[in-house]
Amino acid sequence: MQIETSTIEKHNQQLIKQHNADVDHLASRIDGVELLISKLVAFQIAVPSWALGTGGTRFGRFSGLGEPGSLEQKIADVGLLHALNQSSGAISLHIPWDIPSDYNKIKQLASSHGLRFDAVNSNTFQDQPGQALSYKYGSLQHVDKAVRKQAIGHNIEVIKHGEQLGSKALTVWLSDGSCFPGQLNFKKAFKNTLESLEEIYAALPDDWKMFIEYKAFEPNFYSMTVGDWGQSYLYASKLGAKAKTLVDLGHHLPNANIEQIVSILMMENKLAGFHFNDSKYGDDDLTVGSINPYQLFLIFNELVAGMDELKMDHANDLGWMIDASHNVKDPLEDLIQSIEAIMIAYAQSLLINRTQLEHAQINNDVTGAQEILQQAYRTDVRPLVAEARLRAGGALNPIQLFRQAGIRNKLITQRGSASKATGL
Ligand code: PSV
Ligand code: MN
Repeated sequence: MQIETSTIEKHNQQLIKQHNADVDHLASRIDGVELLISKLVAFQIAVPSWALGTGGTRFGRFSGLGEPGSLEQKIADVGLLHALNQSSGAISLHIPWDIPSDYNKIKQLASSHGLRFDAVNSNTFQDQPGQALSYKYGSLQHVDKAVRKQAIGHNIEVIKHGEQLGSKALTVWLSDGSCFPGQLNFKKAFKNTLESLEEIYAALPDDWKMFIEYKAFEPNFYSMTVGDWGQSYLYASKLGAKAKTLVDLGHHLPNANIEQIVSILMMENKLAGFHFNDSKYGDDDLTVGSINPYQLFLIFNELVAGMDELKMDHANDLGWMIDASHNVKDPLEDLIQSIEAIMIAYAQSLLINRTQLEHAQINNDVTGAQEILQQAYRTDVRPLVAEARLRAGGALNPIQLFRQAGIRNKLITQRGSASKATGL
């Protein structure tokens, strides 16, 4: 289904008076508010195809209703999100879950919703029906060269699908590692993985990047062959300029200082981009900003500082994506909340007075530095985020409109209650 422009306009009319008053109030206190709003309008966050259905845990999955049962329906869901918030103008596909049967048709469908194709993701963490060799003991790291070859071939095939769609990056996340001490020779696993990645890297088109995602644990519980940013950085620097480190917020051990990781990776021009989510314990895949919004703000503080130093385009020079899973919430409502949280953190980080912060730092004014950061963090920027949506043609309050317009019920009527999304 598509949401009519007139429905969005009607919704906006109901809220416009209060909204204008809130924006005027903020604009009178913020220098350069127009520039800030234009940056928010440009900023787009990709939605992964696997976040549109209900996730689950290894204990069970409680299906949602009206889930998208095909790639076309997943694109329609992201199109709905984008119509509501005008900030999710891209979709990221996971192969083989999302292999298009007709590239041109899929491309046309996506562009009719104003969407482009973000990074394509390979999958060597599951065995597929009919697959010759198993990934039970790893893929690119495997002791058996034949398994490594199969996994390399899969990644190259993913690049080919992505080329047809206009993607510009391959994200490689490996579940490779070991579950018990002694199971794996760490150095051989690293070298095998590097050799395999080299073959995939050689198949990258000139204008593509390879994003190497790390994860501290799970599904392997003793060691992961790309377990932290150091290992990812090592692979990326050995591979070459097109390979960069991808940070997924849920892939760290508790209390890791992710903002510091981001800052150093940017200094080395090795940050690929982000998979946003939130977590309390591990790879919880919770709604962005639902547990630790201050950490998200501190990460954006480093991102904006780093991008400005390198004169990068905030919207396009790094990969921005959500990577979440929804056990109990409506996936579309959850995604609306996640995107809003990212936009809020980005807007707050644009408010930081960098001259004052630098001054506080060189004078060891610790209290002053905290005041400057928290002055920005404690500013309620939601009206500015809403104003950016309004100017781009979106809804002032996307969740409210999603509910008022009965979008989920309409999807259930169209798709039935038993449709099940492929993916996690
Ligand atoms: C792994 O936990 C991960 O974060 C990787 O990005 C995968 O591609 C994605 O989730 C879906 O499995
Ligand atoms: Mn991820």
